[in-house]
Amino acid sequence: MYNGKKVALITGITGQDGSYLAELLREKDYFVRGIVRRASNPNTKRIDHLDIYDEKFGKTKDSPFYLLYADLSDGTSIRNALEKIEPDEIYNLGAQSHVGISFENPESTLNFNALGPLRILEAIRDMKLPTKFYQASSSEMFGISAPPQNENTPMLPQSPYGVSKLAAYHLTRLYRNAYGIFAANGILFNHESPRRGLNFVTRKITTGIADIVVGNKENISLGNLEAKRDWGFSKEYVEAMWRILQHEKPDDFVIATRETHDIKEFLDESFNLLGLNWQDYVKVSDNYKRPAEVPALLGDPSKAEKILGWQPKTKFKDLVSLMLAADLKLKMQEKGIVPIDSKEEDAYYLALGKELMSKK
Ligand code: NAP
Ligand code: G4F
Repeated sequence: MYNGKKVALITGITGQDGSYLAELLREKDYFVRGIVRRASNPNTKRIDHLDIYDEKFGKTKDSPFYLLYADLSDGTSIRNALEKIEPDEIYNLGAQSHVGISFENPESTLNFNALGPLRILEAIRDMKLPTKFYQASSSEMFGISAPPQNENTPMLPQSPYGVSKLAAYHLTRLYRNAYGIFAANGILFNHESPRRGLNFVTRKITTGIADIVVGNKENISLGNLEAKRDWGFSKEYVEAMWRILQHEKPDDFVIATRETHDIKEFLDESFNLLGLNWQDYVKVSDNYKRPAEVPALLGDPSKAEKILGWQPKTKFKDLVSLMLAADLKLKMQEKGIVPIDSKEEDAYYLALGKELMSKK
């Protein structure tokens, strides 16, 4: 605590979840600090609206929000950050989060995703910090276990990413049990938003459709269309992360919607919104298929509902619609089809997209 304010440290603050979590914690009047790693160009696009460079306070204890350079693969930078920030809560969201790419970069994936949280937990233990620790665990850990999956389902990961997350999950439990650290896992099923990275399947589809509508391209190439996922809305899932650290004791929770759909259903739903058949626009390419696949994820969030009072509000259909509308708006703004400051309801961009496609 500093001057009566809780202080939170977010790793992965430049990512999808990190940006929504930073917004949520600032709304709750936390003092927020974020770790960013060096990039050849600044990549703070998702959080630039949050006033990250506070000229008045700089990177001091009095600043409501600031970023500092550190890297999950650099233990010294992590310790320095913890020493400076003295956080009440750490949200470890930083990771190489792309499952497909983890097959191409397995060592760095394990380094960031498994050794990264170990470095934080070791620093908390060694420096005797009273901080609470949240680990961004993943439904990818369930791998080939049959759905529905809950906290007691066996974990049989199918990718270097899944293995890295399972190691971090167990390290979090171990440091809780062995050293009494408040360390908790949120086992989150897939969650998406207009801020989702462009190379995850949902965003690849919605941004791909928007590109087709404005004439940037003619089709979308995808890999395996049979896999099923339980897709929720990132903005609501970061609320669950916060609730997990506010619970009286550290514990592990599944966060999901209880609905599963395969990639073809996502294609059906999104193309149908514009009166189109996805079969006319989607190509299947081996380039996007993985050496091993997680066939079906369907989460059972009963424990989180009962203990944390958390429930998902946005389900599949609404999620597809809000993501497609956001990408249509973005591409239409880029192309000058709507004004750059256009602020219409989602239905407007969907209707305009449908109209543009009907004229082709
Ligand atoms: P994301 O958009 O890919 O963001 C990942 C973040 O981690 C980015 O800010 C990235 O920084 C940062 N990062 C990567 N390597 C790092 C390193 N070596 N040191 C410091 N920071 C590093 O991922 P997300 O969707 O927000 O997911 C957040 C977390 O939840 C991840 O740990 C992910 O594995 C986990 N998770 C996600 C889902 C999901 O469906 N979204 C489900 C379960 C679990 P750059 O911007 O510099 O790349
Ligand atoms: O969107 P995806 O890349 O997400 P995936 O692999 O389920 O991983 C996401 O969710 C995990 C939680 O379960 C997170 F831990 C992880 O960080 C990440 O956020 O792929 C979803 C499905 C897969 O079966 C994939 O094979 O879509 C299939 N797919 C088909 N074509 C594709 C593509 N995936 C991608 N990324 N790109 C394609 O072209």
